[in-house]
Amino acid sequence: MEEAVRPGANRVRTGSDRSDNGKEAMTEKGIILDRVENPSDLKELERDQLVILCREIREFIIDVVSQQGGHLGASLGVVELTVALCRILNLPEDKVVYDTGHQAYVHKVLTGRKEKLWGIRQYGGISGFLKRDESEHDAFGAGHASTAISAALGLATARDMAGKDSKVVAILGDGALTGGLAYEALNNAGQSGSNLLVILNDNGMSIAPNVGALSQYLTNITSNPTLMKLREEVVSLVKKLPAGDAVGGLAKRIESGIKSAFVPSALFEALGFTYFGPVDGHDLESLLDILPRLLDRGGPVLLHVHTKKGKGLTHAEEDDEGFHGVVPFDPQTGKIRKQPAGGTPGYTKVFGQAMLDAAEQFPQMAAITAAMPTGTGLNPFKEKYPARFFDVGIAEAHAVCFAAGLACEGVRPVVTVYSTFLQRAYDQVVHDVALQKLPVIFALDRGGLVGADGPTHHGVLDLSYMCSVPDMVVAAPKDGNELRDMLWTAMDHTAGPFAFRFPRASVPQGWDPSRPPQVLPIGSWEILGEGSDVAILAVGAMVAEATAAAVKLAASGINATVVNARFVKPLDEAMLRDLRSSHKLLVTVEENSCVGGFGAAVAGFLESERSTGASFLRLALPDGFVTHGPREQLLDDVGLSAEKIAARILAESAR
Ligand SMILES: Cc1ncc(C[n+]2csc(CCOP(=O)(O)OP(=O)(O)O)c2C)c(N)n1
Repeated sequence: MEEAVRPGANRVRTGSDRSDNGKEAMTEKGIILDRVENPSDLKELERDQLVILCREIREFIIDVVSQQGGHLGASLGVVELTVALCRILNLPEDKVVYDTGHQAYVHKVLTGRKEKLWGIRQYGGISGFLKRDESEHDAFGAGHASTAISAALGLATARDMAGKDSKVVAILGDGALTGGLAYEALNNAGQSGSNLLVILNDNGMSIAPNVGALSQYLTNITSNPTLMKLREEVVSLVKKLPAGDAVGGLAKRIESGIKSAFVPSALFEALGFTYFGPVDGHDLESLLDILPRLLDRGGPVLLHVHTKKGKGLTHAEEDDEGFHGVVPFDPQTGKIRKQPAGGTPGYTKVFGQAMLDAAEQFPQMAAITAAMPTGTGLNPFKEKYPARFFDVGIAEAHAVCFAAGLACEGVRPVVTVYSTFLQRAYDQVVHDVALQKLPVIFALDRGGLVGADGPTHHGVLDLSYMCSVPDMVVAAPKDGNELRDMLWTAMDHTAGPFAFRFPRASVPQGWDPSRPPQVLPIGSWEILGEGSDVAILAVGAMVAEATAAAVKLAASGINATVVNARFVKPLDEAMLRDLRSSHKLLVTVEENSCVGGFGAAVAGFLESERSTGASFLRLALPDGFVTHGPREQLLDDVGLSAEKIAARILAESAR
């Protein structure tokens, strides 16, 4: 391993360099970085200055992320690659499509957003991912994995249709290559013959260590000493070729002469790509020599680069999973700066513990994750029940269909996935699970607004898309105790699929891990406080907000009944009828789109009953994308904080 930057030894900025509004003072040591505003500035630099620039970018990103938090390891791994591409290509006419976008901090720094990096992921600041409306250099928006090759092929094809000859490059990680979409794109791109460079950034890691046969295949390519020696020789030969010879005789002869020896590249070659690599993705000199030749080669080309996630920060190199995404930390020690105040645990942790306990009681239970064992709280399960734990890679659609197969044979799979990522498996939920009435359980973490990750990651459509699936039970617990109840209830329900969602938040007070879990009657709601004027029907995390809103309403002379509408499908129709006839106003509150979720279901019910009783108010998220920022701030913005809920009910009551 090369020497890592000693954090703080050559600092570019410190927190005290910045004024209160986040705008920092002039840099002290970012000599080269200060001269770079746009990619074209890199063309003015000497090669040795580019090497210094790489170091300064690392220092800057470490400085920013150690103070603000964010995704770190992946960006540190692509510094040389990004610098080389910005230097060689003519951006933004040429296009670089980064997969997922969490590794694009370097790209942001080099494309006019250096100062704005201090506000990354913060309310009003730039996004932590890629957005076309943030910069003309963001060729394609991202946040979810495995889209880069498809998008790049679209850009390349549009270029061909317009008769242009610009370059298009896609960069994706070995983790993203576990997603089926990437293969569909490779298959299509290989056949199209379009000029397209795909760079496979292989660091052996997804968020957790990468999984699957293809990951093993890539490792074999890299760890075979004979092949590596041969490749090193080829790389150095290619570097010595005159630039114009990239498609000419000597290069072609070298390439075809050794092709048969490059057995591991057969997969990509068979898909119609010219494979080149693996090369050291931190060797800037080599990248600067090789990339122009590959870009000029014509047709679909795949460059396999080998990089180290977290490169340049010792702690991040040693703990690449821990430093994938971080909260503010001390770069000297690698320790997080502020320990979270001792409160209740997060829903994810409570869920992980519930899975452990349930596994003991239900031997048929299995857990499935799509590359998120830590993020979904399943690591303790994985440790204790390795034979019942399946990490299928970034492959949500496969995860669901695989679960359906398991369920056919009596296994009780729990597909544990972030709400936003299940969006790509909708057809599997419908066609493979629900249509066959298979008792697959969907545990949807990050249901609702997730905060700093923003619109690509908000889980705000799940109630809508899950409620639209026939025979699906859709639920949301109000707290940690009920989360356990939901898992037991789901295990008890064998007639068909069952989904429950929970937020990215701490569980409310009252969490009692020793309380025995209960099986809840499907479709039953719970009255938490009885009033007579308004009935507030709240789902999941909104129950706490509704309860607080009821207190505020009481101060204004309005008595509210608060209902824990823990089942969104089926509805508690009997209770709904009672509430309608005993209250003047019914209010639904959900952290989900106003289109097709809980409020829509209640409205549909009232309409079907030709209700002439209480008037009705639906509080939900707008039919639009919500920005990034602290969850509490966003909830207030969209009118779902306790204050705003109370105010909106007051206004409605006054009408
Ligand atoms: C569809 C989808 N599922 C899960 C994720 C969560 N996720 C973000 S980055 C990542 C790992 C990506 O690994 P890789 O592509 O190898 O990039 P690296 O971070 O190693 O550079 C995962 C699983 C996601 N963004 N999109």
